[in-house]
Amino acid sequence: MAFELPALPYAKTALAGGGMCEETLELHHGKHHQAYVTALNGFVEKTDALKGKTLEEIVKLSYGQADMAPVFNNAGQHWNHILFWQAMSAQGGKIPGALEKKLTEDFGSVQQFKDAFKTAATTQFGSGWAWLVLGSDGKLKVTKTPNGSNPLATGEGKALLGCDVWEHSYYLDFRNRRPDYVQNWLDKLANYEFAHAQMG
Ligand code: MN3
Repeated sequence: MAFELPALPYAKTALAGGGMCEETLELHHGKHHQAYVTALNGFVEKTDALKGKTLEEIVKLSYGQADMAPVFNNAGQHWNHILFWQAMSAQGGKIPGALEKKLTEDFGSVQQFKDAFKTAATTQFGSGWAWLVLGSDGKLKVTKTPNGSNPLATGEGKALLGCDVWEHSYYLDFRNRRPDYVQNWLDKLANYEFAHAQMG
């Protein structure tokens, strides 16, 4: 069973009011994400060790293996983008009370959480991701990963939110201004309801 591009959980025009235009979603979902899925399926087809494995299994088994780097990059990016689409909403930016309480406990304040996330996102040199994760110690933390890597591979915790900081994610809407994209993402696009629901 080949991997498939999941449909967006909203219309391509849905996030325009929040600062992510239809063309960005058209290209990012329809071209970039699709390309990762197509490449991953190509590797699975010609690699016995990958056949029948779940996406999560492929991400974990290819992580840190030099000869599997292209497999990891594409599997990781497929996993990351599935989360990314869910991590945004047309009603984004609203933080449920229970999550606000937990963010305040673990970061000091919502503002300090956002500052930490923004720092992670803007100091990731080149392409990569910033994450809000729930660590195995039960604490929320912010991490960043390069390229297609993610907290599932590194074992840093359960990813609750992931923000793509590769230029294709923001260049049409924010040009070269990654800090503005990230601030806007946290304030207007991030789906904190989804993040909280994943905490279980
Ligand atoms: Mn991307």
